[in-house]
Amino acid sequence: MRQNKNFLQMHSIKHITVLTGAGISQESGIKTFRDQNGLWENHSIEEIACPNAFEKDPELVHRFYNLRREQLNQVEPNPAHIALAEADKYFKVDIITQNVDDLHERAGSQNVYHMHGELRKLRRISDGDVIPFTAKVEKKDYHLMRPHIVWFGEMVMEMEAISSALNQCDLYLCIGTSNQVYPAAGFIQQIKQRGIPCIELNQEVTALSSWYDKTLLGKASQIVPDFISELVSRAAGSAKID
Ligand code: BV8
Repeated sequence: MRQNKNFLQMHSIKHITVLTGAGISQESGIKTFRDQNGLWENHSIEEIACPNAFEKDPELVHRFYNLRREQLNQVEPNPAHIALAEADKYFKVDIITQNVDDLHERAGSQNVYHMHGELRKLRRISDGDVIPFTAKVEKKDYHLMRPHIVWFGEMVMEMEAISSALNQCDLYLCIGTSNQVYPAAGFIQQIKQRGIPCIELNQEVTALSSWYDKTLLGKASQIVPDFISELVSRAAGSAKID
């Protein structure tokens, strides 16, 4: 971690924008997409998380999301989510998440933008109305409601707030994503043009690691709290930066 202190000391950090993916929720017990070959009942995620799949077999797609919604009641935020929520006390923190779980909110983070939607919301197909929803969608509603989720080929959400979070931050963190899904993976290209520090925190190197100033390798529940506490002690001016 030593070299991080030197690396970050040239920058005064007031506003952090964080991109998170399934890896930040993995230690809470939520499966990632591409670690265990990203299959569900022998379907690839791309096969299920798309409008055609819903049109063809709404029951299969509702079953997939019913299961994941139910799982939310058995999981808790882990130290990585909690550390990011703590950081709210010292910095402006914008969290852009690809995840559809609610663990960032339950950890206490204030500014969370779900660019791929939210498990705990449903959308009425007739008028697009979005309603909070935590139960199982019943058969009678399979054709009336859809998960409030962005499927492949659909426009992502919250892009206005996301663009300002990317344009105004002075540190960009990317945590727990394989950087394979766009436009999220491509945010780094926009950030690099601004010349601010960008750090990837992940258990393995990813397709875009070469774009980052630094990749910190490890489990999110360890490396994220360590990194945030280092930033906080620097901000509090108590870190002895050698
Ligand atoms: C759009 C909702 C246009 C579903 C999801 C060809 C090239 C480039 C792009 C494309 C292309 N063909 C099509 C596209 C576009 C497409 C895309 O990017 N496809 C990819 C697969 C090639 N993108 C889209 O379709 C997007 N929309 O482009 O719209 C448009 C424009 C105008 C008008 C109309 C349309 C929509 C994409 C959203 C799809 N929906 N999710 C659901 O969740 O049920 S994507 C899905 O993948 C999830 O959201 C997930 O979050 C996301 C990314 O996955 P990751 O989060 O990165 O998870 P993954 O398992 O891959 O990786 C986890 C990482 O964590 C790993 O690196 C692992 O090592 C690490 N890890 C694991 N455990 C830990 C850990 N690290 C630390 N600690 C640990 N404990």
